[in-house]
Amino acid sequence: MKQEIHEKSIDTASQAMLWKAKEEGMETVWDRYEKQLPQCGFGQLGVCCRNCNMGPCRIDPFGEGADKGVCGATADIIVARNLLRMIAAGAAAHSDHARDAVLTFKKMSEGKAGSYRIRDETKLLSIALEYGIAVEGKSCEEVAAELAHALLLEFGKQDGNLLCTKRAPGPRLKLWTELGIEPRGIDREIVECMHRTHMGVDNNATHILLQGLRTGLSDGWGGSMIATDVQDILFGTPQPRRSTVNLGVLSREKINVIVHGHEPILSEMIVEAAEDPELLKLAQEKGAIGINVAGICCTGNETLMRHGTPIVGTFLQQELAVITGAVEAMVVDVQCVMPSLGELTSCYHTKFISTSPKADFPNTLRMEFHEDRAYEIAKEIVRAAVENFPNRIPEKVNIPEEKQECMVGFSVEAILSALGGSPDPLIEAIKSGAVWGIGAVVGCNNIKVMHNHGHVTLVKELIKNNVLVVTTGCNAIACAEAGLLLPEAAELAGDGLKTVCKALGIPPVLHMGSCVDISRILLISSALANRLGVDISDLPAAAAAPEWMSEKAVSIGAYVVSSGVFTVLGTVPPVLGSQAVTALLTKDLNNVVGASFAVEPDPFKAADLMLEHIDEKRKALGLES
Ligand code: XCC
Ligand code: SF4
Repeated sequence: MKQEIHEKSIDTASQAMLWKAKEEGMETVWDRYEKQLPQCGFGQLGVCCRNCNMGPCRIDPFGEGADKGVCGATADIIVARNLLRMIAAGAAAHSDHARDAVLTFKKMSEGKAGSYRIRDETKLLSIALEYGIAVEGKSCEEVAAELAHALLLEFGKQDGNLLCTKRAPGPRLKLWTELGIEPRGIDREIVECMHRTHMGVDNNATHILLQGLRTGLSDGWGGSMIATDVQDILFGTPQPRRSTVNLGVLSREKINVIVHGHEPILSEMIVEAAEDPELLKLAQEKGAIGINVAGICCTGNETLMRHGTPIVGTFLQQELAVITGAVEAMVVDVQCVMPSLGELTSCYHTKFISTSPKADFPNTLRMEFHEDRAYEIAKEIVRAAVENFPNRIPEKVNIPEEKQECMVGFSVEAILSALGGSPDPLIEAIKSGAVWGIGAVVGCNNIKVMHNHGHVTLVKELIKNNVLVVTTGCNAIACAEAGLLLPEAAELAGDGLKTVCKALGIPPVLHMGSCVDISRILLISSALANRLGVDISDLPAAAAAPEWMSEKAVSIGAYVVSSGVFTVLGTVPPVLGSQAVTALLTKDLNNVVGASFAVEPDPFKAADLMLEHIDEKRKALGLES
């Protein structure tokens, strides 16, 4: 199955770079995908097990060969175990990121992370109170130290349940307790997943999946939410601002430093270092007119939300950025960084700089990041980029024109303030039907889907039908590239939503942040549910991940559904090898947590499923439908 370039991405800038790659003989993720085809059918169905060395075992999906692994594990057991391991890995990624944020916060409170300070005192104090910390008569640093301690306990808690889940609406929390899926320590849930999936431990698909829900919850209401909270305290809670996206944000005359990955701890410092007079002077000496920091993936979303730093692209554009020939440094931390960048950057002048003590890649320049010397290290990294500018090869540079304006920064705080301080105007708009419902559309790019097609088509369908969309992660970047994150995009919305957006001066698609910031979506949903006196599962709301690929997305799916939100997946998860697990996820979960998954690769049909669900919920609430 050979794809033409125009079939690979809906984005013309990306298409242009794919042409350039072809001319220059560069390999991209699209080429490597083609070489993988056909992909392994056992893997796609989830029926392959490597959990012990009597295997690998695989179940014959046609019922003609083996129907059990060597130990006797059935397809149901194997599929459920594999899924649980995906959830564990995803929750671990988010939560370990959160841990590092808390450890930086702790060091800051002890005066051992000099470059960091408290940027949102109000948030510090209100969260401290939630964790039962008395704040009166204490300095911010003292409160921060106590809060850091309380937050660290959430990871290593040995008895009792997480405190952070207490933010969920009463009925939801009660349901989790009754089901026995109220999460305990964050690390404990992840460890227990690994234990349960070891050979000969948990061998009941339903029982395994319940642990999946609990682990997901420890991510969404735990790790991810803690990451968002602490990052807001340290770097500021996002407020609406404007910026630009797509490959065209790279500069011809400036030094381009790309920050890629997920943790704002480093990128915040890089943004600052890029304004350092000493480095700006050096940049001029090297013949550049300035230093341009731009992002990819969620590190990009973090600096975009807080500083308006431009974004170069989504997950599938990381190689294309290098292919412009205009990137002096690709600076990466953790998650969603393709190891292919090593070989690719070595074909250009681009320095590939890996910074996390946890994550290295082929052919990188290691510049390990440590908080105690944060600013100095950030300066060294930017300096390496500046010094690399003269190595740019003019004949190899081709920066696409495409650059799209966007409005971002819709934290819960910002949304509430746009609404005049309370969720009531939004609730009135939902009641009147002007806003028909809320759609949360999130998640990655996946090479199996035409780049950004799933995201943009689905979101356009939703707003056309008056569904207000909240977005994070790569979906948000895709929407930005398509011009949907502008107040002017209200013209693409149905009449009701258009009127509401115009009255408030907001876009019909609200960028709420990075993937850990899906915690913000949980909180705004809780605020709406509480105000209406219902559970989250009663809201006229639905979620989708049209192009998801990462294990983090599986953990997100687990907590979004466990929180009561119907979720449509645009790429097929590896579960179809078990009818029982498939039925549990797509049907039976409704009777357990009041929500379930659907799988629908066609974005138009996915929108229809979400709209049908929203209609049903409106009817049940006695709203016009
Ligand atoms: Fe997915 Fe999370 Fe990565 Fe983008 S960056 S590819 S996880 S959407 Ni958060
Ligand atoms: Fe095979 Fe069972 Fe070992 Fe898995 S745990 S590899 S199914 S024997």
